[in-house]
Amino acid sequence: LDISLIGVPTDIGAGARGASMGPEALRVAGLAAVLESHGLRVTDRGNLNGPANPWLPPIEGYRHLAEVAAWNQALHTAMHAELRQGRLPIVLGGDHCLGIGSISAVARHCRETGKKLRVLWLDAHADFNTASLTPSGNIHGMPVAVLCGHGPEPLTGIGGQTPAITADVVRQIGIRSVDAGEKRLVHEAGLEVFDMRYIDEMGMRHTMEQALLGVDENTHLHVSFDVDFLDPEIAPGVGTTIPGGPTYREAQLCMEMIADTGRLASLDVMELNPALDVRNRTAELAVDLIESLFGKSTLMRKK
Ligand code: DIR
Ligand code: MN
Ligand code: MN
Ligand code: MN
Repeated sequence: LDISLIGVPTDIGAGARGASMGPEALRVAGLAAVLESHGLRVTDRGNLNGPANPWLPPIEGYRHLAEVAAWNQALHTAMHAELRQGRLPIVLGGDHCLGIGSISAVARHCRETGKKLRVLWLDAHADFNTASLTPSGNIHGMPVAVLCGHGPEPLTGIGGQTPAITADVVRQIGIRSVDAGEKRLVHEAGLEVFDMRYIDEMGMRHTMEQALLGVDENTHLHVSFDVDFLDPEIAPGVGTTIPGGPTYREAQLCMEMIADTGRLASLDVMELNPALDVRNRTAELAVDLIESLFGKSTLMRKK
């Protein structure tokens, strides 16, 4: 398996500065070496380039729309090129607005190859805001809505088909912070959400079984991992900590069950904010979980 790391050093869509340092923190935490220790071939493509963060207030409901579009267009192009070469791209974010460029590329690749797409969105937030619903104007709170066609043309048009995806390919896991208007749109769109209440009551095992239902040998499985998915007690290095997230063991099981499908074909690691971290421990935890996603297990297992 050939993996490509794509660094996207920007915090253009976030409400706090610092996610721009995420790619380097993941490298420092040893991501490439850990993957290579499992026999994976890893090529680090380095970092993409894009506009600086002007740190301006929202205009008509969006902060930094033009800059967000530029970064996502660049990521779309880079991601699609990797997929076309049959490689497994890992996006090192960067804030979660980059899910637009990443997943639009995956969706386009699936259309071109006849694959069925499944997106697992691991996050404390639904990221389903629009210009009229957002409390902040921060576009990292909007990528799922944009991908489903709710948003401004410079973003919904990335990848040449609007909407890039339909809501039925998405499964959201770990959700525990949704804004009032956003909640209505999530229901209207029919997004399948496994929130923390569901995980509390049913357990992570049952949750992942449900979220992975229908994944088969023709499925391209994309994981969009917002690091704020994790409980802030174990993962403080993110811009918007929300208490009550998955524990270390729950998160491990989540990753292991994804690995067991053998269908993981692309990955985003988003919202890691080294400026808010403690001695890089959140980056190290992210690397540990990514290791499980690629098949680390406690015991030897027959494949
Ligand atoms: C909030 C926070 N729902 C917003 N969103 C996110 O501003 O839209 N924080 N995604 O990470
Ligand atoms: Mn997010
Ligand atoms: Mn989040
Ligand atoms: Mn609960």
